Amino acid sequence: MKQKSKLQFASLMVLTGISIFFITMHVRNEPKPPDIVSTPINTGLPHQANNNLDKPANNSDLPAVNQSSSSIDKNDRLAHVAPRQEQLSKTVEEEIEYRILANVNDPLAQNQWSLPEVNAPELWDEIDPSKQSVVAVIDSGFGLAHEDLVNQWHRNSGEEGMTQVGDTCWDGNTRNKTTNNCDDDSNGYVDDWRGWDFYYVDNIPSAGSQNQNGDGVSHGTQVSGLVGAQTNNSLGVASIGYSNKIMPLQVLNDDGSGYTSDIVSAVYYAVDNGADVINLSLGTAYQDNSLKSALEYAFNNNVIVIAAAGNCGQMVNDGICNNMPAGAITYPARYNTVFAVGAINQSRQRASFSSYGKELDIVAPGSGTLASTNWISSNQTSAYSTTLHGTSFASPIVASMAGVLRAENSQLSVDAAKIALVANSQKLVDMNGQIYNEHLGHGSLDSHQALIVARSLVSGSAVPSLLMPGKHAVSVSYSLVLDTTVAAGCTANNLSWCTVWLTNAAGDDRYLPYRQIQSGNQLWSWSTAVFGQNTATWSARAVSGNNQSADTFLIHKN
Ligand SMILES: [Ca+2]
Ligand SMILES: [Ca+2]
Ligand SMILES: [Ca+2]
Ligand SMILES: [Ca+2]
Repeated sequence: MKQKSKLQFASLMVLTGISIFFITMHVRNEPKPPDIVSTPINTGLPHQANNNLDKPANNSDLPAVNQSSSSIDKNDRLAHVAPRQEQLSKTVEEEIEYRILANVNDPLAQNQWSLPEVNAPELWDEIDPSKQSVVAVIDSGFGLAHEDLVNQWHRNSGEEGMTQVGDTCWDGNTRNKTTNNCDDDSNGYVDDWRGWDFYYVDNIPSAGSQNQNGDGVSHGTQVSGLVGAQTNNSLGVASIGYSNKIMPLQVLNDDGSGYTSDIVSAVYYAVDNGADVINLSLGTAYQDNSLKSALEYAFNNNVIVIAAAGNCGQMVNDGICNNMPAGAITYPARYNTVFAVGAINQSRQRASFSSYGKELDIVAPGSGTLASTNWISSNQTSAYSTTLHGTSFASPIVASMAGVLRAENSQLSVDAAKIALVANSQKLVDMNGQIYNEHLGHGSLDSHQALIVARSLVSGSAVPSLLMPGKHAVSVSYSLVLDTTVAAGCTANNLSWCTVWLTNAAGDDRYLPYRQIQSGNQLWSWSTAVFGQNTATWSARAVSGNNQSADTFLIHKN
């Protein structure tokens, strides 16, 4: 058997013109843990859960759900209008501060370029606008009345319409469920007919309720416009996934900061109330077990989570980057249940501020003349931003496409959806012919290709076989001194789509581009440079949609 494996391997080498590894049965050292800061926190963070949160008690926005709320503190309101949020908050071990990932330090004036960059026009030619999905935007407050967003908010049907006999909240009178101060759908939130404000604990997740000039006051509105601004309406801007419904979940204050318990509660809310995708354009330097668990809950419930990779590409003393290794990807993007999205500029290079590292999955436009909906105190319904800088704005572009993909094919697992979204990205010049690069991930989002791949995987993709020598039983070892070109292949039905997924014990993922099978199989060759410079064992498997090969093949980089 072993002899045969060697022969197969040799013939694969010849086919693809490739070099030098050994066949070995030896299992190498476990990969090193990522080189991250996970220490406790200075400068007063984290705050203790359920103590006096650093949030103002006064809020003009509150009376819709609680007429007397202006003088009571957050914990009282939690119990009264958001028992589910209160329950979740109590499970949080420590409060870590999160901040928006906008970047205002890299101003470039360029033409609007994000839509053609991701091939949105080609996508729009093919999508069916009647297919919709729900993208939860977990962010600062929103311009709820903005002309290009007002029709795009997801509404909770369980809190709309009039009460009638037999309803949970029937009190003998017909009442409007949006304002009856009662939790009509028994989801633990009172009158949450259009998202929720976890920061101030009310049902109006609106921008500007506390500080109309705060640093984060426009952020949620800008992100939302990229996720799903109304398109073809003769107003404002267009968005990639214009059929997406946006679930507005406020967790950051107008100054752009917020805490673990609110973000965790918002993630559970999104998963339990119908979101297909979650966008997190926020980050911190610190590992956060409560949020990590919430994101695993999302993953296990088939919700795609997209996050900004962080703005630490250049060292900035912002309380985030200076508490991490140079360039590091921030949390939550750093968790392996989450897609980490970096930013490119109009020159199709990594934006100087964009974080990089082995957790990076994909890049999208995030710097320059990016038009989106905006909120300013003097114009809350028809303002537009012209220039945006930050991975905060790259993430929602990918989240928007994830919404389209889910609308097209709700059956794909999160892993399968990720591969369809990421694997066929446009390979950029700075990637030097590689399929992956720690500064640019798998390349720049190609929304049209992602759609084609996802569609092809809709119905009953066949289980593919991995075309590697020895498959499960045999592994390959090589030195990291010299990167090596590797061959891999996939055997499946003709015209089905297949790729190879490479993953290591740390949860890092690399994907070869999806290709259509011709003549029974498909072969790729790629360089082990994509594995970076860390010692690790990577396993390869063939993938077609939700189906994976029974065979895996181990590659040890020493
Ligand atoms: Ca409710
Ligand atoms: Ca109600
Ligand atoms: Ca509010
Ligand atoms: Ca528009």
